[in-house]
This record gives sequence, structure tokens and C-alpha cells, in this order.
Amino acid sequence: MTRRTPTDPAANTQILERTQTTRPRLYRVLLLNDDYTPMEFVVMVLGRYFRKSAADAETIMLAVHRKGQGVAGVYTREVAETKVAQVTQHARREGYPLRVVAEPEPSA
Ligand code: TYC
Repeated sequence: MTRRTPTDPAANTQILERTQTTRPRLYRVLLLNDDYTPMEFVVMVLGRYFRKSAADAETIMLAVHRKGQGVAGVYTREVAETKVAQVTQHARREGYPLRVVAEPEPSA
């Protein structure tokens, strides 16, 4: 909701104020399966970059391996994009083709 302040005669201006906050859109970071990235590397990534426990990391990695893709985490846009960049860089440094992408959550 927005609210107009009374006109300031000196400046002849009004200010539009937001009276409610809006929540930022959230983005899913998805891991995509491939045939070459080692399972242990994906588990390590899920622990280090997405703060998953060893058990959760193993479950998510196996789901991606079987189904083709899976959600590593859900974040605001800049955080999601940073994680995509960091994980992609780390994988390439190791010579792995791991693909990581961010996509907006369906807006509620
Ligand atoms: N399919 C890979 C293997 O068999 C493991 C893997 C899992 C790779 C998840 C990528 O996002 C991935 N070594």
C-alpha cells in the first residue's frame, strides 16, 4: 500500500510512501545431473555451500543422480546467483562439468 504526503508548498512536491513491506522473490538453486562429476564432490558442495548435513547432502545428491535435478537451497536472487557462481567456479577448477542454475520460485 502507498500513501501520499501533503504537498510541500516550498518545493511543490509530494512523497509517495510505502506503508507495507514486500518480501523479496525467492530463487531455487538447482543441481543438474551429469555422468562425470563424482558423487563425493556433489556431497561436499551441498555441505560447504548449502550448509546441508552429511545425511541430507547424500539424500539430495542421490535424488539428483536418479531424477536428473534437485533443489540445493532457496535464497534471495543475489545470494542464489552468488552460490551458482561459486559452485560453478569450484567445479571447473576441479575439471568437473557440474551444472548449477537458479530459477525463481513460482510467486505465491
Ligand atoms: N551422476 C554422477 C555420478 O554418477 C553424480 C552426480 C550427482 C553428478 C549429482 C551431478 O548434480 C549431480 N558420478
